[in-house]
Amino acid sequence: MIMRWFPGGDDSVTLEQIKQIPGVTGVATCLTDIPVGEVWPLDRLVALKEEINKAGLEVEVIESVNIHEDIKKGLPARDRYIENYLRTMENLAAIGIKCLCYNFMPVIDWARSDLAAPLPDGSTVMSYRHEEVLKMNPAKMADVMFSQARGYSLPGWEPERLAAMAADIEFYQSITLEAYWGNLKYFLDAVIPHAEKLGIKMAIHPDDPPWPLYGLPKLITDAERIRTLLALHDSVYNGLALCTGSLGANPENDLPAMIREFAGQGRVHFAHIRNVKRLSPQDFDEAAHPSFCGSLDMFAIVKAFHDSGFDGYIRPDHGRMIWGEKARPGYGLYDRALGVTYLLGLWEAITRMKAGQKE
Ligand code: DNO
Repeated sequence: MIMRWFPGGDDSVTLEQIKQIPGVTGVATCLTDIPVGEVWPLDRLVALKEEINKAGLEVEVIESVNIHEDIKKGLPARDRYIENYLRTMENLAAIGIKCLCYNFMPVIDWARSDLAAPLPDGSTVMSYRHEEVLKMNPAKMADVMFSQARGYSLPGWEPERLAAMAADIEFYQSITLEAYWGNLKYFLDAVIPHAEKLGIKMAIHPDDPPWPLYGLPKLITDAERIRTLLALHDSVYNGLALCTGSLGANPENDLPAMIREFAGQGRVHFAHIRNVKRLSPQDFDEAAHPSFCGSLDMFAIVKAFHDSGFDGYIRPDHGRMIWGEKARPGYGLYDRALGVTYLLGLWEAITRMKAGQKE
């Protein structure tokens, strides 16, 4: 069980606080200040690892090394950026990284219409209203998101990408889904053999939300597409960061079945487990982790991981903002810590029930 943590003063949550959450043994982290496409320097990574280890925590997961837009677009410059990606992977392996989370979402990573939507109990959540998102252009959405980010960086919304946003969106209008799959395959064919050599499991994050937006090609949205992804390069190192909140926004996605299938094949390396409250097929609020707070059956989800013999990394995902906490939206301490305890409680109960059945 790990928690996401941002270094360099870019997080309101400290490693010491994370260490005090029962059952958390490490963090998933990243260097947010390295521009997308550049090599992550080894000395920075060594210092990062030392800082985390000193707090009594492990660092075996990076979330994320983002992919330069030229790779996603399939431009000639991609080869240079892929080379840089391979060099970064070598430096990550040198500090003992075992799992690398990334995404292949064009232009925009996760999208929300509100990062602090109030709930009746006074807490706030991140929410998504499809019509509102369509009414905004992405630049407007970026404005809304940054104005609600409390000065923290927003993962996947690197400022240097924003300037090119409108032109990038225009570019993708003429890219077919097949061509976009081809660009992912080109990347995987270069990266996966290297990942095998270095012992780093690659874990792609699903598209969030899992449906098309602004005419952009979306790949990782449902079971069929995930099968396509896994077949693009058939190696266990080509795997998933299975995010229940992202995939669960689409009511058609049967999460326990997907977990059984893909974790059962050893292709899930990282689990982001959170609940989501669906308000319509394309509108949702994020929710506290317990099943009764949202639309997902968290017991069935955790049981599917358990039954599949899942031994990868788990983290709670976005939490609500509660108890007056002022933190990066989705990444406060309190609600995620409640999430950890709930998920570990489910895991313990399932383990002990199974042990009891055997006796
Ligand atoms: C948002 C996160 C994403 C995720 C990336 C993985 O809070 O879930 O930014 O880390 O898509 O590359």
